[in-house]
Amino acid sequence: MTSLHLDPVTIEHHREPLGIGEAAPRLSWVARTAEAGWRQSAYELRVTDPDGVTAPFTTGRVVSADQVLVSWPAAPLGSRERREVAVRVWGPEGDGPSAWSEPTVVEAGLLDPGAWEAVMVGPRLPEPGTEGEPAALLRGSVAVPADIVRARLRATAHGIVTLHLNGSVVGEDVLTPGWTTYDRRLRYATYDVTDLVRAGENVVGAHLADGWYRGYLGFWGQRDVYGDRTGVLLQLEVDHADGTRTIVGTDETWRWALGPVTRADLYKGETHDARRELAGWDAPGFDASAWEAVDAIPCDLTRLVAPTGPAVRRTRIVHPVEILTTPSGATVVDLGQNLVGRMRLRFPDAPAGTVVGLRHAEVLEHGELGTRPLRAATQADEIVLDGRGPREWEPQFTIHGFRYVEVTGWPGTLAAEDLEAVVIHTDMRRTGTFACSDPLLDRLHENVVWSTRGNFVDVPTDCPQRDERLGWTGDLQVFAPTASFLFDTAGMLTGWLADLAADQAPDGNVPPYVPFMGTDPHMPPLGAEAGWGDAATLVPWTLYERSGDAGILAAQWPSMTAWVDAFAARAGERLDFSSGGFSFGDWLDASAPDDQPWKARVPWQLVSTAYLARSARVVASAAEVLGDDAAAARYADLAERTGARFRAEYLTASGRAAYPAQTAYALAIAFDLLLPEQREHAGALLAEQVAVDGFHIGSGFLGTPLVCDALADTGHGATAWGLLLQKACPSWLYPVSMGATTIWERWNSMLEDGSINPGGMTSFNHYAFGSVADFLHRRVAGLAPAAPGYRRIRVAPLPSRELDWAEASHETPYGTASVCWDRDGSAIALAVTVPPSTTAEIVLPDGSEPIEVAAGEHRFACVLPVEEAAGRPAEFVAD
Ligand code: RAM
Repeated sequence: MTSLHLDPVTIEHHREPLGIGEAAPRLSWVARTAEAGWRQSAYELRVTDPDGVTAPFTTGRVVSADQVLVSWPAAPLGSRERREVAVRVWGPEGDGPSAWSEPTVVEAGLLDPGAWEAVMVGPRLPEPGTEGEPAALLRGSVAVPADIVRARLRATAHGIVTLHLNGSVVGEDVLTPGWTTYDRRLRYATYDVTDLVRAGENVVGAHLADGWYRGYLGFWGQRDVYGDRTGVLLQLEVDHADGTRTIVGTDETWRWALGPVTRADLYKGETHDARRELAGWDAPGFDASAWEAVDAIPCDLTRLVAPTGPAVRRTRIVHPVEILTTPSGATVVDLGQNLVGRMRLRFPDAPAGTVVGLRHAEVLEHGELGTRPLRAATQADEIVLDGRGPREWEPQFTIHGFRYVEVTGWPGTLAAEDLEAVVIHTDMRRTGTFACSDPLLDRLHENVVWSTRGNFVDVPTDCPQRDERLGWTGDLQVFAPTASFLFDTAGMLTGWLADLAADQAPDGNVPPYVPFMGTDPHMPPLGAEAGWGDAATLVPWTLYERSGDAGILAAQWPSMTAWVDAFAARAGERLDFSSGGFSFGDWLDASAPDDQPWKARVPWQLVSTAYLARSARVVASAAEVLGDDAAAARYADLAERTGARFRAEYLTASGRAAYPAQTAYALAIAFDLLLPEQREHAGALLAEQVAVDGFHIGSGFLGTPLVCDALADTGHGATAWGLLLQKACPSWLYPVSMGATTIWERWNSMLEDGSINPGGMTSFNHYAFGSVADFLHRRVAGLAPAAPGYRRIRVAPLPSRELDWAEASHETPYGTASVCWDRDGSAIALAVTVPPSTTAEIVLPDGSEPIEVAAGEHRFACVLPVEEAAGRPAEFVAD
């Protein structure tokens, strides 16, 4: 087994398994080998104590093919306990063992609230203003005895905090501790601070701002959503060579003062007055006698949870492409990319009191900064310089969605080297790629990737710029498959699903966004919302399919069933939602008036019936996975009855939709609501409908993600291509042809004449309509999971005459899978990489019988059938 390499064992869905919340974390490993047909036949796990206190443990040779999320084999971890984990494996003929993997160190956090000795403390801030409150500096001085072996700093906050220790910033996370359903789940972070701590006096500092806890949140001007007092809870834990441990945390000896950040708000921006900086405030030797005593802040420690996924971090730098002077004479920096993060500036020497201002926007309108779509989120930063020479500055408690930055008050002439954008999001591992020969489709895909980055900032949000930025459940529901291909989302979304469950109403209803912050007084009363509430069932199912983690289904089971029960209750006895009311329905249908996004081509009851059937079916499948036969039967029956109701209410016997619209057919086909004899006809009618619609989008948030699949699955791939390649509005490529670098909320967020859509709800960074990328991955390139965790892969590419090649790759739980097709005339060459321990079903586009293959590199060739070879359908007018 010399050609086999084992990656280090991974722990649950953690990128860095330090301070984890699982006492018995599950283990996964990837074997890398080019050996054809390789699959694991057995493994051995070794769990050792790096400190040598506990005896080593090994499973011995376990005859098993399992290598994804394998149960923790040793004694459960206690709080702060560390282990080293390694694995070795045997191949298909029992050959082996391989060499051991490099060990992974896993360390538990505080698994019991009683392990916290700190108390939360907070400043007494001045009365709130309107553009954000000052951030506070808090400091505590602690004595640490000598012979330090290791040190950990654990922290959380009511607000957001930057941590300091002995003059250094701790870790690389930003916006700590992120946003959770704070009143039930408050996340804490753990940092290795062994290199920063020292024997003797240590100073721990916390720079604390309002963040989601106390700042502006939501679209009706709310603030203080979780409370009006910010606070920080942190604990320094130092292990000594003699086995003793020093634990010191925030307590009433801490002191606080206002510092240089005179205003900090996620939506509104930040002001930094450099003249107010307090050099050395976070290190020993600073005189804090004039600082005020902190107050103890009530904090229920039973809410504390460890992270399940990566933290929010700075992930890349984007440099300006141009510095413009607008018609009105303003200086505007163009970054060439709509992104989420903030600017970092490098100032020359300038007189004290020089004020430099930044305003951020996603687009220019008639050459000037287009800030109207931001509504109340002013996204304005400011620094007041202190005259003490050149310096660098980046705000730390705010985040903006922008491509353009207007700069005022710059001392001298602004040059591109003076500033750069810092991109910020949840630091998920990138797992998926797609590329093809069509530059516009490529750019569409790149726009989807950027909208994922911009909207996965701890919470999966609808948009990152205006006064909203909420975890709208429907948006993620449709986008989760795409996001989970592009990035390893399982850790982050497991946490978000726990928030969803925590936020569920006692009757099982799911709020329209999570974390939920109450009902907007301006919105019509919402009942169980089709497509939005279904995030409770469909997101766990997507994560199960993509990551192979059945534990997510087990954890979400009460939430999933409660949602379907609540949804069925709204449907009523007849399962037809006849009690009425309002629902988002097929939101933002291309034909809906700008100010009435719910006015779709199909009634919301149709959408609701289809979604109820789909969710009930998924819950029945989840019950099967979890071995609950009674629940499986109950929900399968609900799915059947709801499907029958859908057919009775919304279809003719032949499969023609009562409301002829792309969404009606797409839901029926994609959710498998048709009788076998209706399916072919419905597929043909969908293709006809798309042609009638001029190969334009004719659907909204819920229908759009399904249309291409419904066409391809009923043999109308060429029509799907017609939709995909359409450039006139509404279409996926219209924004691209208008220069978009992210996915827009509306098909026409920017009108053809360069003016911004007049609707009060217009975002240029909204991933929902980007969910078509899942089709690009699964069908255009042809790389889809056929069994949970891609243990089996389905390769069914859909080549087109319009493209010369397409390729996709995905880092599956078993290793890298890839598909690449090349077209030469009508001849298609296909190259497929099937990861070790998996199999694949290859469905060639020539309609021949599927081919089964095992792990390894495979090549196939075929000739396109006549329909595809003919290229676009006759009616297709792309330009
Ligand atoms: C708006 C946004 C969001 C959507 C809700 C219903 O706030 O378009 O994406 O989910 O409406």
